[in-house]
Amino acid sequence: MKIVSAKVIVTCPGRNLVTLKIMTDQGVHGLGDATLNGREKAVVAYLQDHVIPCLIGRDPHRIEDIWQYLYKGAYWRRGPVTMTAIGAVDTALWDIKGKAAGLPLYQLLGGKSREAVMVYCHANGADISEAVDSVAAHMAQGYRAIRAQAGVPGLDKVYGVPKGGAAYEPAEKGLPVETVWSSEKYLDHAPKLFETLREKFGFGLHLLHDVHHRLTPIEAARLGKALEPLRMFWIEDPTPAENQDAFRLIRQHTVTPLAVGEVFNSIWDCKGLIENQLIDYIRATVTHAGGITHLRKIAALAEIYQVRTGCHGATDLSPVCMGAALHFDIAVPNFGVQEHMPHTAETDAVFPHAYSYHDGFMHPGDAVGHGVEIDEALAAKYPYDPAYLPIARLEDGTLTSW
Ligand code: CS2
Ligand code: MG
Repeated sequence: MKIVSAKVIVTCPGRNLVTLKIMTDQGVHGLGDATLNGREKAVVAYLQDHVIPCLIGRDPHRIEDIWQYLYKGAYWRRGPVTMTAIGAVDTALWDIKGKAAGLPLYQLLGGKSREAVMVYCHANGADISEAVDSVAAHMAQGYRAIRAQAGVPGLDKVYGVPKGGAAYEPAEKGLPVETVWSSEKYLDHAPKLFETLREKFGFGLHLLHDVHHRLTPIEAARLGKALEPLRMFWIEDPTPAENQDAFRLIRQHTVTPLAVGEVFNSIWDCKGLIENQLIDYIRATVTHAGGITHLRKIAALAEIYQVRTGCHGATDLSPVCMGAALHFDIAVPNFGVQEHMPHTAETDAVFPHAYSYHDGFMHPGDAVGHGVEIDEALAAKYPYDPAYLPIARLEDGTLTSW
């Protein structure tokens, strides 16, 4: 079998999504998600100008060799653009291999390690009362694990809370929106949200929270300590993770489980965190961390240290990512949880898929490959619409992590 062509499909059914489609001489094609929120066109160019020309004529079954070629052959290793491009190629090649074998992707990854994949959803509210109602609504949909985010008194916009009850989509049209952040106001408020949720719903529900890189290590330690009686499933991205040692300081002060890694793009971003058991869940996923091939290696390292997976699954990852991730999730031995932000109806129409949700769990389905396709004619009806993620400043104007 030979790769004969490949193309990059950019579509915007509510938000920009980038898909790589690889075609072979035997009529089998594969899809990979190449979406990098706010930097989509950089990945499009990297694929079109520097990757696709090198793929033509290659045997698509040689997944590992192509991965090594694109990683080591680039000379300039790692980084979100490079690894998202490699991730898209890798996912498409695993899709092709599954289709050629007549098997669902999970069967190529060792088969099922569980019957279904526990997922967590996003509940949010402009205030604690609204967030409580949102958690109740998601419990009614069967979710057993729920991420809760709420507005913070004194702050106009905070991460994870949409305006006017719309679905949360952080990227906004035009140049980056500037938001104001106060860790002091947040730290006074966040514990109250989870105290209220535990009082209302008890401890039979997994509660998660995304701090979204906002705190210093000692502030994160303070938050983790304050939340200990509330038995969180995890707090995510408590502090920026470029300095992996920062998590040592948090670990010294709290047993609240820590999750990190949605912005990681290689094993080198998390090797220290995992080997020193500074985290409990690794959030990397197929799109941004080099595809199935590399994510398996991250998960294998994590397994040795009893770190579990918790793949990123926001709506700025396409259904192609969700499909591939669910095949990975149902097979990987040290699975933890899968993020599930349902896509819009328009997005689901552009990306017909075999995966399904039922009563707090998802299943990849048994279609061959990863089970996600793209309706190119429909995709063409939604042209790219430039959008950026926000930036954040402290109240004194200092730029900080959004
Ligand atoms: C978030 C994401 O899902 C999450 O945990 O951190 O919403 C993140 O903000 C976006 O994926 C950024 O594009
Ligand atoms: Mg996050």
